Amino acid sequence: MTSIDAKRLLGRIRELGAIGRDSEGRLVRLAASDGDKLGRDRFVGWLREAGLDVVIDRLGNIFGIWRSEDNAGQAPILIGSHIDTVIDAGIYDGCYGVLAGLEVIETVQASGLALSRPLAVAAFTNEEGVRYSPDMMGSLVLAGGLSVDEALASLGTDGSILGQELARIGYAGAEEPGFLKPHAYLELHIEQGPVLEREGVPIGAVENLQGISWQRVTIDGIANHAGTTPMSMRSDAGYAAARVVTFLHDRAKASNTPTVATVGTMRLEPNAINVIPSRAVFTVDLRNPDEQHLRAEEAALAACLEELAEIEGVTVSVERLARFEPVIFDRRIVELIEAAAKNRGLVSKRMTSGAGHDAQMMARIGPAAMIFVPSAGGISHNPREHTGDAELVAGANILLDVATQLAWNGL
Ligand code: HGY
Ligand code: MN
Ligand code: MN
Repeated sequence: MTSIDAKRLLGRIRELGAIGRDSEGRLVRLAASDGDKLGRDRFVGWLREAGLDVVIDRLGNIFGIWRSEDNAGQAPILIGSHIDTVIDAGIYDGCYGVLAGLEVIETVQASGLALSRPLAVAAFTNEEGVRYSPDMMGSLVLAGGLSVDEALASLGTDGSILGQELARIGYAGAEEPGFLKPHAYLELHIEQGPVLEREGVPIGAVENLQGISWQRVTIDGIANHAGTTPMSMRSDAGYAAARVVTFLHDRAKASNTPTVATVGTMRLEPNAINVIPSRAVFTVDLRNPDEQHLRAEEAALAACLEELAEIEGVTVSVERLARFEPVIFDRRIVELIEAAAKNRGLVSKRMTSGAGHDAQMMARIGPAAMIFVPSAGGISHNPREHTGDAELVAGANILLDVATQLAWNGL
């Protein structure tokens, strides 16, 4: 049974993980930033060293394609994920899946296996959505969920424009997103949650992915003197924002559905110790595997904001940043993942993805599914993110087995 080159894969994960560190040593490769460029350049270097056909599309999605003479006309099996990161990220989120995809191709190349379909690996632009919304942007455009021009015109949290930044870092490609239509899509990713580790299961066969709702809320009150203004006469935007944070957290905790709610960013104006905040701008991340329940959470937030406006004498405006319905992955591929795990003597477990992934976009245009490996302590989006070497290698071998199966027999 062929297996991947563990040393090569683990070495590349660590090498890429050292690229894009800021002055405090934090891993920060936000989409289309200088750090992202450095990571992209290293990845493209590896693709070229592997002799792959490297294609960059207009949104900066990077593809490495391996065709042989007799399979060149067939739709490829595409393995993808992302190499952009959040702020102060771990080294595995996204990068593991992209580098494992390259590892699978190089392993098949070296084995001399003749496949009836090409293999391709992709690193999608702006999966994280930290600098430009929405997240999973590169794969969303490829899946036809957002126009290229709209995406390129995205305004970043730092006032930059995505298209200009991609051109600046040399990744504004020529190909139209969607130039490559995969026969099937696979994504290997760390779970970023506690389930696999807690249950001692090495492989997750991901059968669905929860719905995601991102909104930016602006609450406008009245700046006033912190010392002279009686409490009954305040329109305190900061207090109103804090009420929303508490409302969302308490409601999600008390919910009998697996709702999760996060206020991850907040800005107060004028942000002075002795001025009652005139404005609060914050983001809300709501998720639930069931579309109706997710809508109910959004409605509850809207009602909370309306009531607050009334009681606190503030005005509220809401901007939608991202909205993705829950996704069901392809059962046949999920079964291939389970069979591959069994074949290697590994236990697997069907599960839901709590995080968003490019696979949820790729599932719009063809059969797609994901493989998870455990996250130590369930921690992710944190430099303490960790997965053991043996678990990383096991996941990559399952990816190898499923990708070659699909490339041989198709679906
Ligand atoms: O937000 C997410 O779930 C993903 O990390 N972009
Ligand atoms: Mn990810
Ligand atoms: Mn992430």
